[in-house]
Amino acid sequence: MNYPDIPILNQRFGAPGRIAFRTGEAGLPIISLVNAYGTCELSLYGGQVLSYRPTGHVPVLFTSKAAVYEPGKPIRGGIPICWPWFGPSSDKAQPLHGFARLMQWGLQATEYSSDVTEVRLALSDSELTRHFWPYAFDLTLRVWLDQRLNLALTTVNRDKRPFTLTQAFHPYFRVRQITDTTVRGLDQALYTDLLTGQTGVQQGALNIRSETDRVYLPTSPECVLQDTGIGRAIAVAFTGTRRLVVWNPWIDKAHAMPDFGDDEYQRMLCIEPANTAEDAVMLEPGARHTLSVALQASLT
Ligand code: TA6
Repeated sequence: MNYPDIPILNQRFGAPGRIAFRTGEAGLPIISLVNAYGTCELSLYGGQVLSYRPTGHVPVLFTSKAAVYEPGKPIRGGIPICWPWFGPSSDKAQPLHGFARLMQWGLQATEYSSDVTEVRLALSDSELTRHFWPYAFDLTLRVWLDQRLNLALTTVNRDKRPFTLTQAFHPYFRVRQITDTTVRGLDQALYTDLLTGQTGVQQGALNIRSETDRVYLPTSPECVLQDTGIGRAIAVAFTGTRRLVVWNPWIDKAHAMPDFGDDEYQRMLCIEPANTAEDAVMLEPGARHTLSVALQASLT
């Protein structure tokens, strides 16, 4: 894969001390956003936030030490973009969670002010994307850093036919120890356990003590990851969907994933605003939809 020229990107889109481009793992072009509130790095490959560190905090996101950075493979960690389908495709030959995280995204714009540093990436249909999904589209990812880390994924149907998409932000949150971690704000939320197919109602805070893969219907569009190990809370607020997936692979699945350390299940938890099949988005030609998520860390 031929990557854009880093010096040219810095010349055209960089801003000293605020926005910079560098060559990362395996030659991937990396964008860093900086301001008084923190730092964030994204990969143009996959349009994927790889790290986020608010000022005065330890990193908020987890990336596996065994992650691979190879074209055509997903990067295990940060905030993968699952689009235009979430989960496995009906066609088993298709990649899990769609193809957007396997594509080289284009740089649309960068901006900054005293309080905000922003980058906008774009992905449109191409011969390659049409190999996976036969529709014309424009996809824009807007990432801006202020007191929070904010992401907004906007899909525009550029086709002559309607299409239906499922999608998600799939953030891997870093935790000190999964057994010292709870998710608050899901109390009384209906959920479907994807491991058993059973449904239930969340009673109080969610503790993770085994493999967990649940789709929640929260009563409000936010939840809080409470990490008593670090002494921190991460508020997760979202729009554009009513569903939230919570996932931890636990021991067996961790052993089964080659790009994930056997014990790394102890140091991560995924909380994913998702348009799952129950909340799929049907777009008429010319219509658009935005899925957004905002992360805010606070010491506790
Ligand atoms: O997080 C929900 C989920 O669909 C899980 O069922 C598991 O398959 C996970 O995503 C895999 O995510 P990955 O980043 O490995 O593609």
